[in-house]
Amino acid sequence: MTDRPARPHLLVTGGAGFIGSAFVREILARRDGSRITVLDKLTYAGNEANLAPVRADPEQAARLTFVRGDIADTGTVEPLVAAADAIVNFAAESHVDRSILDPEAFLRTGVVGVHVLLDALRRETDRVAAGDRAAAPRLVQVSTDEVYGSIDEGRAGESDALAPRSPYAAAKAAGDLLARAYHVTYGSDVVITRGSNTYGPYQHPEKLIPLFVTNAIDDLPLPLYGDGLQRREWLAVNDHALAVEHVLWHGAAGEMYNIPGSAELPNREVVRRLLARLGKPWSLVRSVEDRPGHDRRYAMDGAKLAALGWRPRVPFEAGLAATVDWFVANEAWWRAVRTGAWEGYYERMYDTRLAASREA
Ligand code: NAD
Ligand code: TDX
Repeated sequence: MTDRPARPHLLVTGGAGFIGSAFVREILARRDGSRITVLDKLTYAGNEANLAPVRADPEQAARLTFVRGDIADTGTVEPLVAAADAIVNFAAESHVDRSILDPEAFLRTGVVGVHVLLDALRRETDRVAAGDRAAAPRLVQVSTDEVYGSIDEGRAGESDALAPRSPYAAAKAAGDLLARAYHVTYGSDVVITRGSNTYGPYQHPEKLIPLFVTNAIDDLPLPLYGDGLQRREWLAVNDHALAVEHVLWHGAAGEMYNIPGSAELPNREVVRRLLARLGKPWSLVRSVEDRPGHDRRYAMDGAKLAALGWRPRVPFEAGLAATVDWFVANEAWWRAVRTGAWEGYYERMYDTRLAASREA
């Protein structure tokens, strides 16, 4: 637990991305006086349009400050951490396929960036010891189920060994280990969340659900990796954001909390359901060459977070329907994202695969 100031000032890194922006929109829409500073590098995945609902509302906009910058840049990070009551780190390179094509940015943000944030936090802890500040801020490190590796049977618990299998997952695991080490060594107030596969509005179309929904709207082929029987647990983005906030105020320092999804499904079933919602045929689906080292299944035990009083609110059926409908209603948002550098990425990822694809 950490004391929640009446009107907290949060530093949200990666707040222009998919989950970070949902967190920002959710908190500011409550109009409880909370203030948020977003620090975001605006990589290809960061998008200020994700914060448009906040900007369109003068009362909310007045409580948001946006800083474009890198969490690996000490000069940018230190004053922002010094001014915050708490920090929530969503910033990361987040796409497994891109980490296979080009891992370096994953390490820079996931390892060096997390280290810079933790060092700034350590300075604030030292200031408290020196009597320069009343309470040190807490940092929530937002992590992922992928750090446990592929789980053939059962469910991963927070004390299980880490066994990441992609450069993305390895960088995230390194961030978790650093955060934990700063807590043990310097007494920094750090908590870690490990969320499962998240879906919802404003998700970048490189990920399974938005890629397949937007391709299907345009009657383009849907590239299903391998046999499509890989299993994921699906978590609605607002549930993920609220779970992170719950851990921020109620979690115990130095602890890790799994955030499982509300449904475990094979990819084929997710695709069948999204096509049904769109009224599009299965014949769009093509079986393509698999992702190298593709994790077969993720599954986590959520008892520790449930004991802290958190429950997911959105059943997958309702969440998926709302997400599909959002993409149908917000073509301008995703068509703008699927331009420019997107085209080169798509070609590199899918052209050869689709040319050799089979019926799924
Ligand atoms: P995203 O790719 O949509 O957003 C990441 C954001 O971080 C972007 O706005 C990007 O511009 C910013 N960013 C990247 N590098 C940065 C840097 N060096 N400095 C500052 N900003 C930087 O990702 P997401 O899906 O919203 O994921 C957010 C976090 O949640 C990540 O840490 C990810 O590992 C974790 N996570 C995601 C999922 C999921 O299914 N999407 C599941 C579990 C955990
Ligand atoms: O074109 C595709 N075809 C396909 O079959 C894509 C993009 C994905 N897939 C499969 C791979 C996975 O089994 O769909 C599943 C989901 O893939 P992604 O959306 O890329 O997510 P995943 O690799 O499972 O990782 C996600 O969940 C954990 C997020 O991207 C991570 O940021 C998070 O940590």
